[in-house]
Amino acid sequence: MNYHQAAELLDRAASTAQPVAQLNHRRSFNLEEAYAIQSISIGRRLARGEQLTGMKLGFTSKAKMEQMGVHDMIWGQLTDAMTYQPGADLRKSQFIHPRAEPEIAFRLAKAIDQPLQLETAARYVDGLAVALEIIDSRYENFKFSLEDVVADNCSSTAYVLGDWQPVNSPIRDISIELCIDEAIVHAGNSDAILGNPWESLVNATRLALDHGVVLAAGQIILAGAATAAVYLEAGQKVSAVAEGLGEVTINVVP
Ligand code: OOG
Ligand code: MG
Repeated sequence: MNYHQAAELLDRAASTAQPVAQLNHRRSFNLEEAYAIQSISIGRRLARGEQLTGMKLGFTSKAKMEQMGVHDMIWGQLTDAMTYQPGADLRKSQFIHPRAEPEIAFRLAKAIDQPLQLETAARYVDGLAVALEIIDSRYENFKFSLEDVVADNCSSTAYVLGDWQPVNSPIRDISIELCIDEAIVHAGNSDAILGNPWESLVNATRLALDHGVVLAAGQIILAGAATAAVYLEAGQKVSAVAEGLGEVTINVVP
């Protein structure tokens, strides 16, 4: 199977909501090849008219790495087709086995033209928000190797952003919670994200520059979950809550 066939397989799995066997069960491939497959599958989305809206990092916290059994930071790309409005319905039948996780989002004030430094990264940002990311691995049983999940655009499928808050809002050492029907099911601390969630932005911009991914003003970066993710069931009201940033909710429907 070549890169194009792999990208097509994953793309079709997403659009038909039918899982596929892990790619690395068919043949072994390395991380560079995995990003090549990811890039082709993003290209297929863009060819259908989707627009890039930003980038996400994954496995930036121990909680996520342990849950999924992988140990390296990964990145994927986001498009407008993945955007949901706060309070919207998320139709579970359009996904394979969707899971939700609470995140922090950065909105870029300007295009990224150089690697950011931790001390001055905030100059490139004009808003911070709580976010709910919905991930949906295209692989059977939500099981994958690091290369598999990278090829699958890091399980990206949907995200919802809370209201934008000022850039000087504290996001270090704040609590981040995932709630289902108002009950907290996972709670974490923002510093679980690479020791400081701003590190996530710094890393995302470095990775984008290294790989020729253009990050434009207005685009968003998802920092990666501080807690494990939970499977969604129809009928649930799912919220992400971040101390000082507010909360954002979606409703899962059949
Ligand atoms: C991969 C995506 C990881 C995060 O925030 O760590 C991720 C997965 O868990 O399926 O989005
Ligand atoms: Mg995530």
